This record gives sequence, structure tokens and C-alpha cells, in this order.
Amino acid sequence: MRLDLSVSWLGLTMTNPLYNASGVMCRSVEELEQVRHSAAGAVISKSCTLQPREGNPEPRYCATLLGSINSMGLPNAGFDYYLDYARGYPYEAGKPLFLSLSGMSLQDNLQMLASLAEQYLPCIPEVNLSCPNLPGKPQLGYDPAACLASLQAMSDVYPGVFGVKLPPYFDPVHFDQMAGVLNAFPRLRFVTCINSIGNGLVIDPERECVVIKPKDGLGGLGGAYVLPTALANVREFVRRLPDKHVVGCGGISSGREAFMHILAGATAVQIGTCLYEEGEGAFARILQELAMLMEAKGYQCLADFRGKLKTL
Ligand code: YRO
Repeated sequence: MRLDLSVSWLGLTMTNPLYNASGVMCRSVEELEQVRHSAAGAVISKSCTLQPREGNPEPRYCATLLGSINSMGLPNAGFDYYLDYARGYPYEAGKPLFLSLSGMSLQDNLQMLASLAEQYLPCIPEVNLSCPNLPGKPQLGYDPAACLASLQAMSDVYPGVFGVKLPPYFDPVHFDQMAGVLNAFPRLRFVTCINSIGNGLVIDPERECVVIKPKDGLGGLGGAYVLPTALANVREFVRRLPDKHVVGCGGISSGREAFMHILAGATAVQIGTCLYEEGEGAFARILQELAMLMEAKGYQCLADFRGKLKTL
């Protein structure tokens, strides 16, 4: 039986549904090239700002048995650096490039999108909505009215297809409100669920101490901690965004979790914590495990089970 793991979406083809989560193995050209030369089906760059940033003091990432916590503080080489990478990107090779944008203000996001728009580069923007809004306000992703206004402005300056990276939501009303906002933008063709679960606190009882330095130890959670939240967000947005794609991100460390995300309706899936811990060999391993699982179940392509999660 021949397996077809390919994904066709946004007018692009990926040989398989796996790629890196933005933030992991994608800050330097060297890292981006590691992902490009791996078994991954696409590449996404670290969220960038107009100016390069050093990010927060270290330690700013820590892995535990169940996942990871980070407060990186948006370390990145600056928009122009990733633009240069996109300019030289060998698009023909069939491994799409996504460029993650996370401006320090709406004005910055508009400037980056306008710049992208005039250059016709072979990459698709994923706007990180976990970006600072105004002091005293929550992150953009947790302020639907601000999202609506920002997406309107971004959609006005950028004439192409784009996506957004969403934080996790925990209330049906918030799913409904966000879906209402997102559905107002037809060129917003995909949403990636989820960013890390914000402001967790990992404690080392031996040292009686936090494990990362920024924010007195608070940071975004990833890995096994977040899998059920990620699956819920994928499934709930798939239900509410019938004309868009949902990319799954959160808690994938083997073929089984990749399978669960696709069963929940994900078109493609991103690997964060597991990639950070294991390196780019994770793509070939997880892909092989997904293929074995599909074979055992008699599925020949992803569409055979995508979104087919059963309820009781
Ligand atoms: O600290 C980060 O760079 C970071 N970590 C995450 O887990 N998700 C993110 O979106 C980011 C960048 C954005 C922000 C959290 C620093 C505002």
C-alpha cells in the first residue's frame, strides 16, 4: 500500500504536514537551513520585529519531563534579515516558506506587511497575535476588538493570503468571538493553534527556585502540558472557520500526537518543544511514526482521517 503524506493548501504543496513551530530552530539562516534540509514539509522563521532584538537574559527556556517553559523575549535578527532569507529561498523545491511577524506595534506590522507586499517574495506571512498591544491591555490575541481593527488595517495593506498565530482560548464565548473576527477576512486563509499557554510557573523543589530568569520565572508552556488545550483549539476553530485552514501546534512529540491533531482537523502541524529538545531528526522520526500508524489503520492519505474525530 502506497502512502501519500502530502498536503496541498494555499496553492502550495508540502511533501508532508510537519514543520517547525515559529521560535524553534528558525532564528538564524543556519537554523532555517537545518529545517529546510530536514524531512520537514515547510519552514517558518522566528517572529520578527523591525529592529533586531537580543531578547531576555538567560536562562530563558527550560525543558521538564512534561514540556517546556520559555520567556525568550522575541530574540530575532530583524525583519530585513528574514526578508533577505526569503529573497534567496529556493521556492521551487516544494518546501514552502512562512515568515512570522510580530511587530512591537500595529504600525510596525503594517510597515512589514507593506514591504512584503511590494516585493512578491516566495513566502507567506503568519502574523503572531501574541504581540504587545498597549500597556495595561492584554496581548492582541486576547482583545477581539483590537484584533478586528488590526486585522482590518493589515488586510488593507497586504493584498495576498496570510495567516495568524493564535494564543490558546479556554472559553466557548472566546472561540465564538475570535471566529467572528477571523471570518471577516477572506484572505486570512489559515490560523495556527496554539502559541504557548502563557504565564505558567515551573518550580524546582530541590533548589526551591524558578527555572527561568525573566519575569520572576513566569513563561509560556509548551510540550505535553499543552496537548489537550491545543487539540481543543484546533477542533473548535475548525468547526467555526469552515473556509479556512487550521495548523496544529502543541504537544506533538510522536506520530500519535500528529495523528490526533489531524484527526481534530489540522491541515498541517508544527513541532516546537520536541524539535528544540531532539533536533531536526525529529521530523523524520515523527513522519515515520505517522506513516506506520496510518498504514496500521489502512489510511492512504491525510484526507482519509482529517477532521474525522468522533464524539460519544
Ligand atoms: O518569548 C518569545 O519570544 C515567545 N515565546 C513564545 O512561546 N511565544 C511567542 O509568541 C513569543 C514571542 C512573542 C512574545 C511572547 C515575546 C510577545
